[in-house]
Amino acid sequence: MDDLFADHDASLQRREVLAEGAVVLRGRAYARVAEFLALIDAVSMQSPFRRMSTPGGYLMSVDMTCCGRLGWVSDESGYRYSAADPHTGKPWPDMPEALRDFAVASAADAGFSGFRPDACLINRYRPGAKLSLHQDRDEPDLSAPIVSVSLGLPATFLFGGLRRSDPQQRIGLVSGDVVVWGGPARLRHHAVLPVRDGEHPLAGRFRINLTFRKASRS
Ligand code: MD3
Ligand code: FE
Repeated sequence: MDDLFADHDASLQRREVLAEGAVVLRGRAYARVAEFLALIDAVSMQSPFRRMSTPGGYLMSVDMTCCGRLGWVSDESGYRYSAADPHTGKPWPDMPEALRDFAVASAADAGFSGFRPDACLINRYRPGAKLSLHQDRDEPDLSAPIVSVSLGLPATFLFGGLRRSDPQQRIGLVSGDVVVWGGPARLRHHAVLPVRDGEHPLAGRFRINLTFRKASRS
């Protein structure tokens, strides 16, 4: 018997509202994971994944690169967006149109029409890599949402509140899940728990997360 709508069918798309301004679009990228991973490979051949240091002097456990007109940079002197990749001294690779179009359509699905992302941060997690509790507040225009696309190994995401000490919801994110964060959710704290070891058929022993942002004022 065909079981087209079983909940184990990862290609099913469902919408989950986490809070005002925060929507999970389950499986929205599921059919495009291989395509997106290939585009990320091409980006990383121009601007390789690297571990950045925090202003506090720690080395982040996540490997990062970027594409788009602006990329996010962290070093001893702070966090900022930069048009040049400090590793290559050259502009960041262009944001592939297929990725940009997907992010714009996802934002529109979640109620944020007219999203114009100019930066895509690419976080690559090996087993054990994590992201500590933080806010994303380096973007000058907080009226624009952030679109996140999860690829490869699963992760547990913690979604907190406006204050660091606010209680957190745990959200499981798997390959192909898309989350749009905007409006009153835009400055909420969040974290990613250490990624568990595993093997993903398309991504191997990695989780990759894309975040599309508007990093300039205009
Ligand atoms: C909630 N990345 O790059 S994306 C980041 O999975 C980052 O790599 C995580 O947090 C990752 O800054 C999580 C989800 C996310 C992004 C932005 C948010 C959640 C957010 C902004 C406000 C609230
Ligand atoms: Fe973040």
